[in-house]
Amino acid sequence: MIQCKTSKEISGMGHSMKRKEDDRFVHGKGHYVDDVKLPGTLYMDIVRSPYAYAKIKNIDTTEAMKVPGVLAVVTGRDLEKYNLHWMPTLMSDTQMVLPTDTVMYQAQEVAAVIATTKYGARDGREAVRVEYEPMKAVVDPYKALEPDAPVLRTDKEGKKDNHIWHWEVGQKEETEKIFNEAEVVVKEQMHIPRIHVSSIETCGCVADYDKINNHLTMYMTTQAPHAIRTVIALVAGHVGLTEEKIRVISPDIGGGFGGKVPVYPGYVIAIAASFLIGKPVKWIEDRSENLQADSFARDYHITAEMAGTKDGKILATRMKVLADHGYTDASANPSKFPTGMFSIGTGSYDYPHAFMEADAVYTNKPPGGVAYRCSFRVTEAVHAIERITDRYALEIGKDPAAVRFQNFIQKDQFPYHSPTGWEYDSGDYVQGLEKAMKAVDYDGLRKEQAEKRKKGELMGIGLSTFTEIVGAGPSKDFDILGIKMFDSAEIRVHPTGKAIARFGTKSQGQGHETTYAQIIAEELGIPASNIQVEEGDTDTAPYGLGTYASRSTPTAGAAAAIAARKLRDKARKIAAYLLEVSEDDLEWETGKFYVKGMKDVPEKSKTIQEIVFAAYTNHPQGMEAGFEATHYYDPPNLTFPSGAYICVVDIDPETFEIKVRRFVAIDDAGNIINPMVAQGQVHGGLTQGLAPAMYEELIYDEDGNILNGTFMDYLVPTAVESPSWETGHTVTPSPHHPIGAKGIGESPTVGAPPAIANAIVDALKPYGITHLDIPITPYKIFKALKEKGVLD
Ligand code: MCN
Ligand code: CUN
Repeated sequence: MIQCKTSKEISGMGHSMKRKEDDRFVHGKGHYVDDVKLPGTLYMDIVRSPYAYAKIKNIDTTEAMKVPGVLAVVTGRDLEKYNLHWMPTLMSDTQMVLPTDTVMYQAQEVAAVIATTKYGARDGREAVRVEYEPMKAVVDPYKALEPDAPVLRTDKEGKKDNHIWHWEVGQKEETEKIFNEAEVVVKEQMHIPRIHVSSIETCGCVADYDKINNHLTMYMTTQAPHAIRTVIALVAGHVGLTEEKIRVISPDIGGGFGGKVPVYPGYVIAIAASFLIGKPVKWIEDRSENLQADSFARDYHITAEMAGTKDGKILATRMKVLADHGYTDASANPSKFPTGMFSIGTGSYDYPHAFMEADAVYTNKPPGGVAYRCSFRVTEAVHAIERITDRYALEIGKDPAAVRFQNFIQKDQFPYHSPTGWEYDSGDYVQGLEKAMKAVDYDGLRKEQAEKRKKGELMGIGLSTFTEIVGAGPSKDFDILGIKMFDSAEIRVHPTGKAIARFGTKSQGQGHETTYAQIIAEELGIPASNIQVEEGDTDTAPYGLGTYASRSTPTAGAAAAIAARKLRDKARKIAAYLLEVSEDDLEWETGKFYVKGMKDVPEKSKTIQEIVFAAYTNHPQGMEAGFEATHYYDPPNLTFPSGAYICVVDIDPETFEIKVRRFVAIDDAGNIINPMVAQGQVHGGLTQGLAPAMYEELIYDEDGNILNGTFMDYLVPTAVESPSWETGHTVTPSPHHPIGAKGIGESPTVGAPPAIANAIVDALKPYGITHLDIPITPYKIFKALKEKGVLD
């Protein structure tokens, strides 16, 4: 049970207060970017490449310009005149806005049509004639590294191969020594598939350039409005669009999941078009464009190895990654971490040595790499460690739960220093797994499984006991394009004691309007319902790096608490003045200061509302009037949420259809702000973990054609495919976070896939199958059994 310190009326931390924003959403009053309707708006549609790799011989716009309503067709050559045809990526690589001579992936932007109506723009798009000279695409990342592979990035002077970067961490020699001498070594080759966030709302913007005032208002679906404003200023500063002349407004967002962090070429083209024409330009992607061209997630090829003793003690792990980044490295990672937080990959287990390395490679695919509830690639790391731990348990013939208990970092070992350089803040992994095992009756299930196996029935039990790492981050190590990854909160309390609070983050459905208000309510005793939360307008909100990598609670949530505490300090001074006592004679109880020992004497206390009123009407002379505070929070460390997940599957012995019978998720995100919101995050996140485990993968043929570029073929699970998720939690507060909270937004998507994969592989254990790559489909099981000679 979560203990609440505040009353229901105040609804501070721990209350399952209903989400304030939902009134708006369920009444159809959400305001999304496509709802922005400005007088004189023009519409933009984008011509896209049918080839994955081709020279552009000619772009003929004659017919397109004849389409009623079409005003302009913008090409790379047009943008080149303003030096706007290339832009920087968040990983300091470069990306075409529009190509001048070569296209690098199927569905890449080739030209943009601007028209007075949406349909005119679409018809104009169809009428643009582009002459291509197709070239042999490089699709397989391993082949891309072969010496005779064509060099894709010929725009980079002196580039002689498709290699982007090499990265490594850990103890290479010591690890190698352990592997050479270990009793048991296991190894699996894994692919974590390329997937797509497929948020309900696609990406889009309305670029509104006002020529008279030289001012751009950019309405857009972005998770990071301030960072985007800075990037726009860096790209377009030379044409006079400097940062103070740019206002980014991110209205309601219909799901982001990481896909709305990058800067897409469409945004820049819309800005350029509005800048040149002087009218608002609206661009809204359609579903296929979103799926085919926007930032992808994952696509890591991992060789994972584990060394240990015969009786179950893990001694070391080794991981080698090949990262397929598409034609440019446009993933949204902190600058110093090209593989994001992948180096968390020793997981929840205590052993002294590990070595991890990764190489990134260019191919003729869309760019991207960090999206889809990944916590900066913890998804990949957790999949590898949880799969290889099960593989090791299988090898030594021990129950995977027993191996986990044997190797867990114990709760008294925190703060724990991992061999890859992280300091885990807190956790109680034993308690989490015990709770999950109890919830499913683990021993009972194993007995049932043994019985079923005798009858040839396929039942599997899979575990995942993962550690997450979220809350980027300490500014000494974390920046994006040089901007430090702090985050911010500004609280302004009006004379009548009602407040507005603004943040540098941006909710996409996570419920910030409610949960940030609850944090402030907890600290100040002002009812959460009287605290209006605003995000997403760079003209009004304090600078912040945005919402991704489950960082809002660890950073901006902390900023909210500290800003509120600054206000409480001021409130104490005012209360002392009003009550004519010294500050030291006062005590705080949610919502009021009272003179020590006189809690129940009404005239010896002042409520927060009375104090705030005095701040405007009767403040001590010499004190600053008003009641507002701002805090920019630079976290001392990241937070390390964890989870113990258990999945039970039954597989049909004839069709190999996989049924998730039960799925229990015990999460630990420290102190919880709103249990209902947190549980909602877990439910949604688990379905998004089920997705890559069993359904989703973007598939390309050898010419780089996407084979499932529509929802007819790309399978997004719905409530129908989802089992009834069973959730619960343990609580180990983060010792360094002002309210002891850790992030939770991505944990379920990080933890679920290996639990499901482990369950399926466990079901197939009697047939000698040791690993299957996700998504695990009935066909994959059929093929694997066939290869083992089990089926004729
Ligand atoms: N929360 C809580 N108690 C905690 C931790 C979190 O009550 N101890 C609440 C928070 O107050 C917040 C929500 O849970 O309302 C998520 O908080 P947090 O874990 O801090 O994550 P962020 O707010 O930073 O959200 C980002 C995370 C990411 S990175 C992806 S991807 C994702 C996710 O959130 N995208 C989402 N969940 C999503 N949910 C929706 N509906 N839509 C998305 O696009
Ligand atoms: Cu990796 S997806 Mo979320 O961090 O926006």
